[in-house]
Amino acid sequence: MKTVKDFINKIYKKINKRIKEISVVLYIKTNVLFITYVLVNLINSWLLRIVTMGNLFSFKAIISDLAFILIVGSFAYLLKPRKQIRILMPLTIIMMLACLINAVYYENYVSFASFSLLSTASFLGDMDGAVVTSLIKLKDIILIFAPIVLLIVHIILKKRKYYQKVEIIERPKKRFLNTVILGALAVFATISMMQGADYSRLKKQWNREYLVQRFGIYVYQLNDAIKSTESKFTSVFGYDKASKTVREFYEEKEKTDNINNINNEYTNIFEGKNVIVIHAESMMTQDMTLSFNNKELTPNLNRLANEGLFFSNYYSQVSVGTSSDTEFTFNTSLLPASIGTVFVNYWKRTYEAIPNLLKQKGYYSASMHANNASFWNRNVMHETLGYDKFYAKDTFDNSNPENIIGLGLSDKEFFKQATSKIKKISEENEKYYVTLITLSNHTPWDDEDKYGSYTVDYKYTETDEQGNVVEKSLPYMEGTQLGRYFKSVHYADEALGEFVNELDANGLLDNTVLVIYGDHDAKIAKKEYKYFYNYDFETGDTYDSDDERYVDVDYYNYELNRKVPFIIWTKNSKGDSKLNKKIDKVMGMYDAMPTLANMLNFDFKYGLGHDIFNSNNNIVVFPNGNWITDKMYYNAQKEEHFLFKNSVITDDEIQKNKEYANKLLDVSDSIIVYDLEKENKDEEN
Ligand code: GP9
Ligand code: MN
Repeated sequence: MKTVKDFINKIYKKINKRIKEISVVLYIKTNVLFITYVLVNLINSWLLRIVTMGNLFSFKAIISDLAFILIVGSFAYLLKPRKQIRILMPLTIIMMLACLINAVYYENYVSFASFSLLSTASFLGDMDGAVVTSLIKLKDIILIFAPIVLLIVHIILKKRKYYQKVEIIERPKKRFLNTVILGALAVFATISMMQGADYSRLKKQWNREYLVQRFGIYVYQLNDAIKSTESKFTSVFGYDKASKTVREFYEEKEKTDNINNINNEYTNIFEGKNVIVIHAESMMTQDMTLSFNNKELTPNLNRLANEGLFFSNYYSQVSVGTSSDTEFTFNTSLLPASIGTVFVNYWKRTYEAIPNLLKQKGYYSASMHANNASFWNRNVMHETLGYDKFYAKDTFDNSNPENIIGLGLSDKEFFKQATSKIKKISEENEKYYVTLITLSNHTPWDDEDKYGSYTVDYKYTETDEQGNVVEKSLPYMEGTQLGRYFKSVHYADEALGEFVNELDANGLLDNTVLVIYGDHDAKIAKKEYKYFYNYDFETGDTYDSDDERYVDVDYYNYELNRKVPFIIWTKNSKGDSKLNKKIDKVMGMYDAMPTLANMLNFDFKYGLGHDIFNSNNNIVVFPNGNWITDKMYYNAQKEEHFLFKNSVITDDEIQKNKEYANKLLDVSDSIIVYDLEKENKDEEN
């Protein structure tokens, strides 16, 4: 009997000891530093989701964050308690930096950062320091609290001789193992909550916002690091699969689109003509609809649009490569790379690009841009695209500081100097294709004193008590970021107007087609638009959100407003039934090349877009997987859509579009990564 009693007693004591050991209170008491480490990093990731996407709560992201934080932090238990800070602090700083960099990055690119962009760091060096610092907002500064709190807690614990006390009870290996097990459980929970699409999204990594929302910033960044390193080796693996995907896609496309046998009223209409393309930095279609104090914001663009072909529903399809992505998509009709940028990471490739294709038709081609030649790796990539010469900053006279706006030579001076270069080209070549990349309208638009006298305030008159008419004004957009952008836009438009006149005066418009596109939207925050649309001209305040006049700027209004102008104009367009027209069909940057191919009569095989005059049900696929048709906008990040007024669409149609969008992204990336256009060229030769 006694032995049984002893035995039970023994068991009881053992259990009791174990309970005490795993008791939450004891655990917390003896793991203050580690728990602080977990909490501050969890909170930081959560804060990041709030300041970027406004995503308040995501259980799944918290679990993924926890998995990451626990597993990497567990190694601290291999050190003595007072030395654990040596691991936990660097980890916290790294995680804080990941949050901070992404917060700043999101502000500028409405996307999350990628390791593959590290190789583009050289171009960041060219950016005005002000551009970067002006992007760090007060709200982002909160994110640096994590290492600070950890340090404070560590100092307090040290003062209270906490570490000596814990060292007696600490069983490092056990704690290490327990933490790893807990981390593994969180990994298991993450995996078990994953749906089919999540796997492919992690693999493709283009739906960045979704990934951060779903897996948190740490897992996103880890996955990105793996994918970015992988991209350096992928050319070796997966070639056959990529090649098959592309081959099958084009076999099908050739049947349905018949791209090189199009015959419509625009076929060969511009054959043999010179082409001058103007890449208008940050110019948006909305700008063309605005007036301040009865003065149009963009009178010159408006005139050209009214006289030529104006595509009013044209979208840029940029990813993190912004300007360079547009140059790529415009010239090749492919989409930007899903990881990194084509200009920086995939320049050593063969692409069917307009300059390359026109060369075969006897054209001379040149690009001009008054920034450093290496910015966006243009010096190298422009050659790949087929430009015979790139006139960069060093070929322009930048000596007069009066002529510098923002990142470099002002558009007015750039155009002036470019005109004489074009004149020379026209004398030496039978026909030419010239691209001019403007610069003045680049963020941060703070050279206000150089933009001219255009104001974005609200002027009005009032009759005073004596019956005199008094001129008054409210600041309206003056002093706001959007207002500064508008002033810069007006300047850029004025420069464009002067350029067209100069070209004409030099006889350079007589046999020339002018093509103008906005390279991407200005990426100005929603709150600026909310102020703009809700200004009360009676009081100078803004309407409250419950006011019936209040205009909300939600995700969809914002996305739909990112349209950029696309204009094809000749001196004789005005009044011509074919060339003086507004086309409202939805269209993307990747439709430019096929549309111009039909007009200029050059053949191409690759390319994802369509000749807009031969395309019904056109669809614009964005690099993040979103897409738009004439009927709806699909948000792949949230898997929701917005149906346009009076549109009807079946689930089947939506599903088909979704698959098509994924296909295009896949085909484009396969071509880019595996250099598949080269294969085709080699076969031809
Ligand atoms: C830089 C200019 C701007 O040379 O083209 O590039 P972005 O920042 O718009 O990509
Ligand atoms: Mn740009």
